[in-house]
Amino acid sequence: MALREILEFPDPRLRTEARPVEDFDASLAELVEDMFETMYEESGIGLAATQVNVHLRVLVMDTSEERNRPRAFINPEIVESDGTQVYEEGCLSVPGIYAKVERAEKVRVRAHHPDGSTFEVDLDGLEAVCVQHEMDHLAGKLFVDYLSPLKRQMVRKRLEKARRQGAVDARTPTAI
Ligand code: QAP
Ligand code: CO
Repeated sequence: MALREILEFPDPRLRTEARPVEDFDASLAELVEDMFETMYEESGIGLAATQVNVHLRVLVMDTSEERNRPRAFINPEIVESDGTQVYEEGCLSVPGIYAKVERAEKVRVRAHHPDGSTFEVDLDGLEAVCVQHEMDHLAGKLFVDYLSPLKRQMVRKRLEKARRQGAVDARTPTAI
C-alpha cells in the first residue's frame, strides 16, 4: 500500500480521458488499494484514478460518516438516471474551493469489481453526486467546468495564491 500524489487544477493531465480497464490483475488491485489509502488520508469521499495520474476507468468512494463503506467501480457506466439535485461540491484536486453543481438525483450504475465480476447499484443523494463527479474526472472534466469562465478564473487565482502562501489558504474553505 502506498499514498499517491494528487494532481491539482489547472494541471493539464486532469484533462486526460481515461481508458477502460482490460486486465483485472494484481496491479489493478494495488491501484485500488492505494486510491482508498490516499482518499482516506486526505479525508476525501471520492477519488478518480485520473487524479493520481493513472488514466484508467477506476474510481473509489466512501460517503459514510464512519468511513467504513468503501466502494470501488471499475469501468463504470450510468445506465439510468432520474431527477435533479444541487449539491455544494469540493474536490481534492481543487483544494479549499466549493461550488454548487446540479446533477441527477438518482443513478443506476453498472460496473466491475476489482476482481472482474460485474454489479449494478442504485445510488441517490450524496452517493449519486459523488459517482457523477468522479465519472466526470474519468472524462477529463472538473466540477469547476460548470462555473462561468470568470468564476473559473477566480478559482485559478485563488489556488495560485494559496500555493504561493504555502497552501495555508487552501484550508480556509471558499464558496464560489
Ligand atoms: C467529490 O470530493 C464530491 O477542498 C469528492 O480541502 C464532493 O472528496 C462529491 C476535500 C462533494 C460530492 C460532494 C476537498 C478535502 C475532499 C477539499 C472530495 C479539501 C479537503 C473532496
Ligand atoms: Co474531484
